[in-house]
Parts: sequence; C-alpha cells; structure tokens
Amino acid sequence: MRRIAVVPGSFDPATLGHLDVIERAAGLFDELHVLVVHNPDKNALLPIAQRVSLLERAIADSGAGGNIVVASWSVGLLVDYCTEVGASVLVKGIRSQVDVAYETPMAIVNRNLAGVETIFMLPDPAHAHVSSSLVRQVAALGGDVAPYVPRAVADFLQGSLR
Ligand code: COD
Repeated sequence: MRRIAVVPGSFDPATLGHLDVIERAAGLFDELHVLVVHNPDKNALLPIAQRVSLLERAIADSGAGGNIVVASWSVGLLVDYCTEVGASVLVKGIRSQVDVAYETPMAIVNRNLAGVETIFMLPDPAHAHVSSSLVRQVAALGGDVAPYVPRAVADFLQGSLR
C-alpha cells in the first residue's frame, strides 16, 4: 500500500521553514502532496495560483521533487482532499507552544472526521523563527527576505514589491 501524506498550509509565501518540513516529510512517504489552502483568518498577500507556482519552483530548485505533488484546495474540508487522493496522514510543522495550541484541536477533529492522523514535525532550529507573516512584513518594508525564503520566492518578492 502506498503511504500518502499531505503537508497543508497557506504558504503565503513559502519559507525555508516550510521547505525544510516538505523535504523531510517527502523522505518518509511514498507520495507527498503540498497543499495550498486559503486560511480565512489571514490577510492574503499572494493569489493561490502564485503560491502554487512558487512552491513548484522552490521544490524543483531544491532537487526534492520526485514524489511531491503541489496542489490547491478551496472547496471543502482539508480531510476531503485527503480522502480524494488516498492520504491517511497530515504533516504539520511545530515551531512553538503557540503552534501546538493551534494545531491540536484541528488534529483531533481531522481524525474524528475522516480517520486522518496528524504528525507534528519539529523544525530545523535554523528556520524555527521564520514565518510567512514575518517575510511579508520584511518585504513590505523593503528589507532583504533572502535569508528566510527559497530563491524563487525571494526573486519574485523583490521583483514584484519594488
Ligand atoms: N518551520 C517549520 N514549520 C513551519 C514553519 C517553520 N519556520 N513555518 C510554518 N510552519 C508550519 C506551520 O506550523 C503549519 O503547520 C504549516 O507550516 C503551514 O503554515 P502556514 O502559516 O503556511 O499555514 P497556516 O498555519 O495558515 O495553515 C493553514 C491551514 C489551512 C493548513 C490550516 O488552517 C488548516 O489545517 N485548516 C483546516 C481546515 C479545515 O478543514 N478545518 C476543519 C477541520 S479542522
């Protein structure tokens, strides 16, 4: 049986923290879906299609793309996507107790809804402080985002926001 997992996120934009989790999760499963999901609690910077495109380029540049699919989902529950592609596991990065508090209720509900388990992965300490919101703020104020994001994202942000 193929082991299929989903790494969901807003990825607005993808960061080196996201990429680290994606690369490590790809090594644990036969197939990994990186799923761009609209988070209604956040003010979006990039359109969903742009986030997908930047993730595809970042993953290709990292050399990790062999078993990774990038997709987006906006029509229902996250676990509906899991059921559709045959995924039994969600992978979430956990940077702090704040992430634990945010993710734990969702993990329980997703298991109750569809039997989908959630695996929490600790970040590489080098990227544990990085968030998309931090990157959006640095970019909006004209700072250098290159230390925090894949090159494709840095090039895009520096080209489009200046
Ligand atoms: N290092 C490691 N992990 C990181 C880092 C980093 N530097 N930065 C972020 N992460 C992790 C986050 O903790 C998260 O697990 C993931 O990467 C994605 O982060 P974001 O910020 O891109 O995305 P979020 O937090 O806005 O998540 C959006 C989701 C849509 C995935 C989330 O809200 C969700 O799971 N929604 C469920 C929708 C649903 O079906 N609800 C009903 C049942 S619960």
